Amino acid sequence: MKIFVLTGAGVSAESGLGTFRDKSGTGLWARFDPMKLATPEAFARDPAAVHEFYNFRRRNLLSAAPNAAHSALARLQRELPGRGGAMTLVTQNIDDLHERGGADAVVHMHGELLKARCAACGAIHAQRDDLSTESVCPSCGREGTLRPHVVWFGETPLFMDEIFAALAEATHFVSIGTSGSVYPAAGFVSEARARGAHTCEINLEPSDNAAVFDEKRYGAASDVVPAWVDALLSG
Ligand code: BV8
Repeated sequence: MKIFVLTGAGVSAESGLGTFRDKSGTGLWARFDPMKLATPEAFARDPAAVHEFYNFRRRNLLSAAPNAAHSALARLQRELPGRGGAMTLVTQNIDDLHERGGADAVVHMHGELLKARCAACGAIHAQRDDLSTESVCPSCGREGTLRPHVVWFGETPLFMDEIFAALAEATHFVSIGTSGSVYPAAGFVSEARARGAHTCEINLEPSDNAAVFDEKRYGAASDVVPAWVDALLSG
């Protein structure tokens, strides 16, 4: 069994991190519209506003904790090899809650909130403090060239070759906590299905591409994911 797991903002919702589209969510999203701020154009136009958006989320992340869904996925990743299986964990999320929940080799296709990248020298380094237009690159010493190491709308996602290689081999594709509205991630299920993989959606409610999935499990991730992992590992 080779499982390809794709997660989205819904897997971190119960840890207190906002999702992008449920407007009834936390106040985090009352102040910022991610669709307007997560773009290179917004950063070029008003870097201070984009830095504030990510500084707010970084501080929120540093005070958040992984939930039962994160630790259940880490358990599945740990126990599958002993049963002759394997799990690839690809996330659209820029938080580190999968890692803090015990997972390793997490593929962050949209980058990482706790890293910064220098637009001048390209260096990527850990970033836990606020970023600003006065921040200095620890590698090249230039000021004002640092940006969050995240993939904005219109930018190319990371690790795409690795992702498509894993999709080609997957016998099972499981999407967890994503609305299926952002590409290319939203197209992965069709890629896996075309190769004969069994597909399963785990979400609070049907996603935009729910019709494509063979199996659907709806409910809060911290309830549904541990139950799904228990069932899989007891089979
Ligand atoms: C690309 C990082 C080419 C930053 C993110 C016009 C111009 C330019 C591009 C486009 C265009 N039209 C379309 C595109 C493509 C565009 C796109 O898809 N746009 C959408 C809006 C139509 N995509 C891109 O630009 C991508 N790049 O296409 O480059 C290319 C293509 C292929 C190969 C090479 C090159 C780049 C997209 C990446 C953008 N960056 N994040 C940041 O985080 O600030 S995207 C960001 O939004 C997230 O990372 C995530 O991917 C997305 C949000 O999606 P979800 O994770 O699904 O979150 P959402 O809130 O939507 O849903 C949460 C779900 O959880 C809900 O269903 C909810 O019901 C559920 N839920 C809630 N609570 C719970 C729960 N489930 C379980 N339990 C709970 N408790």
